[in-house]
Amino acid sequence: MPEAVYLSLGSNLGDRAASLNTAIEKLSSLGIVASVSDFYETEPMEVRDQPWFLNCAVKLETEKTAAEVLAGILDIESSMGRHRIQKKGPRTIDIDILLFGASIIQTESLTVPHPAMHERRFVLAPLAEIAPDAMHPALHHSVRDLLDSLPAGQEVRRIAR
Ligand code: PH2
Ligand code: MG
Ligand code: MG
Repeated sequence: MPEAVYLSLGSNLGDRAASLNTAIEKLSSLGIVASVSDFYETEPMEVRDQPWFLNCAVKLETEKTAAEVLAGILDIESSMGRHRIQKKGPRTIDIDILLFGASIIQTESLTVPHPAMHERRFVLAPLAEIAPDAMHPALHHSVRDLLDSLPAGQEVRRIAR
């Protein structure tokens, strides 16, 4: 049985929309890209002094393991010229695993659900568009409820894709 895997994509360097589109195309090497949210122009969080991001959420249906999906994502990021210079700093493309079915995964290289997903409007707003009823397997709240519980702030602007 394929797993439903939800990913967050972000870019804040170069042609951001082209980078998201290229990454989405490349993700089909890892499974079926079953849904893609609109793109959102989002205020940078955590490291605030950097360009605004374009973010979106993707549903991938795959028979691969989480470790295989992670390895595939890292390959896609490198193939698109991602250089890890500053943690949480500017990047051409970032692809994060948010949810991997109902799995809770804690290894050296991977934590799923993504440890910050429930605090980030730039993650939850696009995700709620394609998976409002998906459950966070540790917090036991739906994506819609997590989004509704966020404090105000963190500006996100939905734009057409
Ligand atoms: N990614 C980060 C840190 N801050 N802010 C926005 N708006 N979008 C991101 O994708 C993002 C961020 C670390 O991965
Ligand atoms: Mg990230
Ligand atoms: Mg990342």
